[in-house]
Amino acid sequence: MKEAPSDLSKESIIPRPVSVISSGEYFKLRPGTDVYIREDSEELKQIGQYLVDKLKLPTGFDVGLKVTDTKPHSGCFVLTTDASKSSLGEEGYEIAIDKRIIYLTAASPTGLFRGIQTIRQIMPVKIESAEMHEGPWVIPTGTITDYPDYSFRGAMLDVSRHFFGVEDVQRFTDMLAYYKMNMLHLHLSDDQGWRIEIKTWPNLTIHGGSTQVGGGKGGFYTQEQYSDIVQYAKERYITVVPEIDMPGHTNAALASYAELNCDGKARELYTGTNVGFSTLCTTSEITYKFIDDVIRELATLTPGPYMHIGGDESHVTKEEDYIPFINRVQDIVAKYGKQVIGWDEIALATLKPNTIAQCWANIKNANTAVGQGAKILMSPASKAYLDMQYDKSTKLGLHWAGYIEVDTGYMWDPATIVPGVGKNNIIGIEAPLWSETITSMEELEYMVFPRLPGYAEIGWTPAASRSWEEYKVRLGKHGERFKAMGIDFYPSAVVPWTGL
Ligand code: TNX
Repeated sequence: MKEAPSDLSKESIIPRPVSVISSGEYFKLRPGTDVYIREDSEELKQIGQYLVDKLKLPTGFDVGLKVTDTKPHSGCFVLTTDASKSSLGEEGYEIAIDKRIIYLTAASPTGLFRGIQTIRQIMPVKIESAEMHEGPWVIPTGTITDYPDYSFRGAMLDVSRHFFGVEDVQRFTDMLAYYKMNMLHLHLSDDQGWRIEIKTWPNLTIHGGSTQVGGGKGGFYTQEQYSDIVQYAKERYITVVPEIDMPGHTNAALASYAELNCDGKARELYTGTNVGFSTLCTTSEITYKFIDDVIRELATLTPGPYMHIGGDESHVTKEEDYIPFINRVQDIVAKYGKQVIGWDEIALATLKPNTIAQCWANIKNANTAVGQGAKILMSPASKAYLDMQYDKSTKLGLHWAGYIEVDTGYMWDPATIVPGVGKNNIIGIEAPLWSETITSMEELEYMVFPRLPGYAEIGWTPAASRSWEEYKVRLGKHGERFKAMGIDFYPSAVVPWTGL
């Protein structure tokens, strides 16, 4: 065990920071440690308390939160927002560690929160334990300056094919936060289940939420539960992006309300895994009344700027119906003050200037979207899909887009995936987890880890500063951290795990 690490630049921080300079000594956390905040605001108190809570249990120290301008005593953390640090951007931060004190400074509270994740990662692994441990609690001294390359760095969870409850989603949110991701995309509706309560259309969840793939009991979030998820994410500076997939992937809605079908007949609930067989009736007015109600209620519950409208794999919607449908839905979303994201197929329609196309399969669609001035969210299935199997022996997952070993998932650059779609066309990256084969949190973790940290790094660290050979060593050291957090990860043979 390392008694006194003294080279900050050798710490395994993921995503890799912009700059780490070691000063060759070490800081030691002691029983009297406190977290100081310089401003008496609820937000700063919440961030300070988050750090206090992370430290308290594993160290057993009675860590306090102090709102004060006084000189900190030795062994403390000092958290400061400083508007003059605006060059760090909204999410950037600086950490200066000397033998006595750890100073965390950022232009905004978001940056402080991101910086706390770095502090967690340079603390001994046992800081992530749910039990109390003996010290020493030492950190090497030096300075870290850090900010992200892309502004949108996220993951998607499909809660429709298999339902995941509030606590599972919160645990997933904590995983994103640890790697400085800032977007949580929830795929809330699909053929197999409608998962968000809509008060004006109650049967969507009563009937449409009552099952899932394989015929299990499914489930849904009440509006209150959804708000709890949104709030939990917000406290971690993560924006929830809700998705209502349409006009395809709508069997659960079509089973709940007969009038949404062109033939006026309700469909049977569906518990298989086929795609592309369902469509809303795009030529009937009641469909748009339905969408207006759903988007209005969801927009009210969602403080973030985005509303994802799906739009993928609408194989049974005629193109001449699909295009006016997407155009009209974009207007509805705009009416409720939100910005549209849709899967790349929406590029067939006339995109609004601020609409974002999520590139998952069709390169031509990405070019068409960019040709209309739209921005691209990069989620190429063959690189970024968390439901793709690692290799032929993986029991969970699918492989229609190929196998994605941990190195394959890491070694790509969003700005060179689609010829003609460069960095200035791209807002960021997202790694989706589709859940046709994923039934529990253990299974989720096995597919998500250890790939998620790689996607977080692709979004945060410039391509020129990344290499698999260097990254795999840092990732190998995170295995112990996954273990301390109780994460069931895939112990890939391409990663040099240490301490397991
Ligand atoms: C394609 S990706 C889909 C999903 C499936 C996924 C399985 C996308 C926009 N549509 O409906 O769940 O493949 O990998």
